[in-house]
Amino acid sequence: MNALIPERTKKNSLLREWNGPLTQDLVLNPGGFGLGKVPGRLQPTNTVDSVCGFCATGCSLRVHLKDGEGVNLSANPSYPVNIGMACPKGWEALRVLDAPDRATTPLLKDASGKLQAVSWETAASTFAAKFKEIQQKHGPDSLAWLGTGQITNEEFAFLGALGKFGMGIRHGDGNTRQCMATAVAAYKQSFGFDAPPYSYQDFEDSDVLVFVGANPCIAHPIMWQRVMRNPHNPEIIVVDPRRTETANSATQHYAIAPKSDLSLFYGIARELIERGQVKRDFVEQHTEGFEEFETFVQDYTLEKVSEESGLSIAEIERFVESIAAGKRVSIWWTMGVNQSYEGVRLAQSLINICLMTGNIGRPGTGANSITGQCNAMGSRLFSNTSSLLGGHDFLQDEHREKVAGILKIDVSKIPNENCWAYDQIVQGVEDGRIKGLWIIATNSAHSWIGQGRFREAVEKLEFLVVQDMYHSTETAQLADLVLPAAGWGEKEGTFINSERRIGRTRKVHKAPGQALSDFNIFRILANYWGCSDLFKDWRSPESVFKILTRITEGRPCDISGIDGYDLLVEKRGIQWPYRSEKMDGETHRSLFSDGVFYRKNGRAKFVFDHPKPLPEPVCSDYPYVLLTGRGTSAQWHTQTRTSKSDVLRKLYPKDAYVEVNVDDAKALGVSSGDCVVVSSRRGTVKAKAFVTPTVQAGQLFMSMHYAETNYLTKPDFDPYSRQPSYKHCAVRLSLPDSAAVQ
Ligand SMILES: Nc1nc2c(c(=O)[nH]1)N[C@H]1C(S)=C(S)[C@@H](COP(=O)(O)OP(=O)(O)OC[C@H]3O[C@@H](n4cnc5c(=O)[nH]c(N)nc54)[C@H](O)[C@@H]3O)O[C@H]1N2
Ligand SMILES: Nc1nc2c(c(=O)[nH]1)N[C@H]1C(S)=C(S)[C@@H](COP(=O)(O)OP(=O)(O)OC[C@H]3O[C@@H](n4cnc5c(=O)[nH]c(N)nc54)[C@H](O)[C@@H]3O)O[C@H]1N2
Ligand code: SF4
Ligand SMILES: [Mo]
Repeated sequence: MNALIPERTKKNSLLREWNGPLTQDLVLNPGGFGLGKVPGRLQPTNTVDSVCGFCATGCSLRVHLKDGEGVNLSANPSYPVNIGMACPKGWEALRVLDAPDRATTPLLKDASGKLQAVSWETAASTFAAKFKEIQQKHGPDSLAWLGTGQITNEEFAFLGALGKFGMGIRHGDGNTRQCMATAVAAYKQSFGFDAPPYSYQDFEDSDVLVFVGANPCIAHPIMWQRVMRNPHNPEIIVVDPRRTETANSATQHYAIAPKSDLSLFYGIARELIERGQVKRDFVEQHTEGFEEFETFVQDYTLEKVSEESGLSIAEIERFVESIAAGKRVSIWWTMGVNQSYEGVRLAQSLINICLMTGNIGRPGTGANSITGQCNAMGSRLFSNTSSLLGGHDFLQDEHREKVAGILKIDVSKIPNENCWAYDQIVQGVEDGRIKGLWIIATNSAHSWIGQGRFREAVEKLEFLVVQDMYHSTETAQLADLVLPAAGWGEKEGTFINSERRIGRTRKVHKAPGQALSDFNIFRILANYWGCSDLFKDWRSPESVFKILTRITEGRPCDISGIDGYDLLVEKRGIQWPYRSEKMDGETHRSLFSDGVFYRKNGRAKFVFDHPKPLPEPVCSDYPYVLLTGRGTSAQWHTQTRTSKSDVLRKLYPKDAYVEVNVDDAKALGVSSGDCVVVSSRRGTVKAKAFVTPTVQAGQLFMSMHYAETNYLTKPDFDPYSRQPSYKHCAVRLSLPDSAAVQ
């Protein structure tokens, strides 16, 4: 045991660093001027530019400092992403840091089951002792971690390398499985690499924009502002069962039957073929599998598709005509596509339409998956979970050897197999195979699908570690050990936004009490585990960033041309790939302008399959379809952060609510504000009714920001991406204390 405890001097120097003042380079910050860096001289300044830590838009916020502490902020006018705009969450980003429920010391469960404050020394040595004991007793499958899309690239890499190479934890995944896994799998199969091809300039260059299962007015408000700047009087088409804020602002809205999209887009492909809209040259030179696809879609006649989607033939024809008339058509999708039991094929049905009509690789075009969290893209490239660090493959010897060489570690430390996905990890916990679980920057006991089952499973764990900013989260409350983490604004590092732009996020606030950045938590755990030798060169976030840029060399996400953080500031963020100065002068870059994709033969592939039956169709007992998603632009996920701002709290409903169609409400005798009961086969919850024409009859909508919602959802998964199908299950609606069902 003693061998695990680092020498006193080493530890003391680490502690000094953790608890030390804000870094000097923050106060004397060349980046604070955004554009105006004077080479070779540090300029005193009282502002610093930092990429926002909520959504994947990646707005730059200009933080105003007093005595080195951020006291206020404004939206950066000179950043090519947000051009002086920010949404309520961004404006309030500093406010949520000072909250009474911030975790300020490590907490360890005592014999009576109560969490008690302990020192970092006790916390880290307990972590190492418990996890090692479990590993020795139950073997390599008995430990796992669940990470996030909200820590920095440098932290992702540290967690992934520490977990897999240092601690020998076989299974690690993240909340990005709930979010982006479908897009990743779809792009990999179709393009040969997980490569969202667009830049935000495409929002302004398109003449037809199609949004499928996406509500950017609420979820990506500043991207929506970019759409509003489009000077081409574009056709804006929204495909969503609900008449969302985005649908209301669109020129066409198709209120499709939930989960009928796949059939619709095959039908649209068929019609485009019928109307001679295929760009044969592009298809022949740059794609593979079109002939089979052409034959395949013949079944999807207008009549069939109309019946399945609930849209009239005239509506579908108008949709097709709009795509056919567009010169620069872009298709954008988010969770209404990804979070489905057949999300990968659906995403590919959108990719197929762009490929066959040549709407890719030109300004204003593209099959474009919008990312969710501030660094979901970073997790895709650097978390070392479903792919090996830096866009590599665990299954390829040469990839493992390359990464081992750069990290100066023995290649045998790098697994040669893929690990379990989130749902398989939860299943492992349920089966008793996984005994120790480490949850970092995600609130699984609220956000994971099918909460009843999840919570029962977690009870079986021998040791649960939760690393979070707040001790009050649903998940932290279940923990045996809580590690207090610094949050956005309290640490240095980089994020990658939705258009592949790497930007810098800055320390502008001192973390409370003994809370440490995740980066430093990983360092201390490496020390106590006894594997800090592997991380000798991982001294600071920037030193790790430089290692990561070298690892990406030669991959599609190659950023080996970025020599450090200064360049990111100077160029106002850099989109991957970035290999050489030849790209200088550009602020926006989309992919595939040469028509060359990342598959071995350089061609994109048409991938398709017939739609599958609904996992849980409505029936007389459960007659409503439950849709779930984002509620307001002022709420973030499980609300651990956004509920801490007085301003934001005024902008959203306090209690869980369920949106009910006007006719259904009338039939049930329910008015807005009434308490109602929503039940599925998995759980029963109470919510306030909100009667609205924006949901269709027979459908209900609940927002994910309230813990109630996931007691109802049903754990179904896409077979290729293993992403949960959050947006469909059968429920019933009743009045409280009424035995009668609807
Ligand atoms: N304010 C705010 N912004 C956020 C977040 C937040 O929590 N709050 N979270 C961020 C994250 S991580 C993500 S992933 C994104 C999510 O961003 P979005 O995906 O845009 O948001 P959602 O509301 O989850 O889902 C979008 C829409 O899918 C629709 N939908 C449901 N089922 C179907 C279907 O079968 N077909 C079609 N076509 N549509 C369907 C829903 O009605 C919903 O309007 O937002 C990001 N931005
Ligand atoms: N029904 C339903 N459920 C859904 C969805 C849906 O549409 N419908 N959407 C899914 C999607 S797309 C997503 S992305 C997930 C999101 O689900 P979660 O990831 O569970 O949501 P968050 O509230 O963002 O949780 C992040 C946690 O990390 C903590 N945290 C924040 N910053 C840091 C940091 O820097 N370090 C550390 N250590 N902790 C930090 C926060 O306090 C919070 O507890 O929810 C999914 N769940
Ligand atoms: S749109 Fe997203 S990145 Fe921009 S300020 Fe709002 S939450 Fe932050
Ligand atoms: Mo997400």
